Amino acid sequence: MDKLKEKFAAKALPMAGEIKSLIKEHGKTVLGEYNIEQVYQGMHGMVGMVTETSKLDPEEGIRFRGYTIPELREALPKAPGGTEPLPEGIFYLMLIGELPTPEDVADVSNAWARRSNVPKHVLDMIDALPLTTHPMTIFSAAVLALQTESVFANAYRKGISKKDYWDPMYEDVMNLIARLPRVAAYIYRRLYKNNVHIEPDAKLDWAANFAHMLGYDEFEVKRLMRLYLTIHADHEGGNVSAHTTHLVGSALSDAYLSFSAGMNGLAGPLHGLANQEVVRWIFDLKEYYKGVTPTKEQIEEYINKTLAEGKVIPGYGHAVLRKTDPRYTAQRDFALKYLPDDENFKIVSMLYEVAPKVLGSLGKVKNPWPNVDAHSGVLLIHYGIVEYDFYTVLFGVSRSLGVMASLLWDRALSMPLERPGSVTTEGVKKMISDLQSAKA
Ligand code: CMX
Repeated sequence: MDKLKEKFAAKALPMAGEIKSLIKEHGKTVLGEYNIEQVYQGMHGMVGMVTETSKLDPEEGIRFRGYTIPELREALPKAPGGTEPLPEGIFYLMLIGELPTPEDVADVSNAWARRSNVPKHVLDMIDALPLTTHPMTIFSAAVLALQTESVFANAYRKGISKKDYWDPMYEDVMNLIARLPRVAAYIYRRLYKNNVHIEPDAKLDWAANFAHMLGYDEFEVKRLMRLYLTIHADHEGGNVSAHTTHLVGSALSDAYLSFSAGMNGLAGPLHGLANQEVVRWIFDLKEYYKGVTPTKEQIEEYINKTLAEGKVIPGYGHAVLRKTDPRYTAQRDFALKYLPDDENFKIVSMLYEVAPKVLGSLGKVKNPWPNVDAHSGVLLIHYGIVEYDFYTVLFGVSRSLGVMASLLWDRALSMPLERPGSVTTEGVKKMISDLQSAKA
């Protein structure tokens, strides 16, 4: 058995009992109130689920098990000679709730290398799709094709006690995460590199091996990939990809079915696809000004043009955050250190000076500050990964760490089928008039 599996069982299983008692003793304690606006407008701010892996504060940003991104860039183990955390470490932290040692991280790395084989039928399925298919569609379909390998689905079919669900789920979660870099790299090489594929190198860590299979063996790309895959991993439970994975998993759908569903949500332009849209927007901006680096005034003019066309400025705004996203700041730090003179980085920096002012002046945008997606693309372009339609797949590979850790916790804590209630507008109107009559 993996050491990680033993540690997880020791942590999570006693907590299931604690939660049962907590619900028994305090189940009727009121946590909050909600209003009609929230019911109609995306349930923003309504607390409706438990997520152990991370917590998002509107002002401060994300904390993974209590640690901020700057703290984790210091504290998580790194590759020999590396400066950025290994994503294996953030997965360990989210799953176990404690900072890992370098040995813990090496164990996770080795477990993923051992579990990373992708069956041929999945690669054949990828090959069967038209080259014009969006990479996120191929990615989600490939994850579904991997479902043939689900240990949980197989155990459930044979008959398994509820109390043991977490065990095959652990196997699925680890196998799925282990396989994703190979699946994603296969999609990339097929679409953009003449279908010439690169075999994995089991000696490399998860992120470095991913960069290697994509075709980028430079240490700079491996360094960026480790940061990228760490900071995109989780953003508490209510974002579309995490919530969808959790919701689908609540029907006891296995890890593959749940993750594929989550990825379909990540593929939306208001969520993960925004990283692709940001780069498209910047390229359109440059083309509009005839390929010359635009000035701040021109950027402002182009923002106003985008808004006048009834479109959003991609990479800006957030449903929860009310300040600059610390994931943006981490990438800005990286750029200032390693690519300060990059032309696209300069545009992103000018946009940071101009866009919040313009969006703020509209009076309706609750958060005029940049989110994670405003920055990620220009870093990738700098190192030659220019195929921006692929960027959301990179986000998805990283997001697997958070949503899969959460799904495993869901099974260990026996989280039930999720089934919120709904109202009709007729019902809402009746409630309002009943309240008004009661007051009169
Ligand atoms: N550009 C233009 N208008 C924006 C805007 C932006 N970047 N962000 C918000 N607004 C508008 C909304 O469209 C809405 O307009 P209407 O009232 O006319 O419908 C109004 O401001 C209020 O919206 P909000 O409450 O501030 O924002 P929401 O919580 O509804 O939406 C988000 C959040 C992210 C969808 C929105 O800010 C947006 O569309 N941003 C651009 C897309 C983006 O970057 N998405 C990635 C988010 C991070 C991620 O999940 O990866």
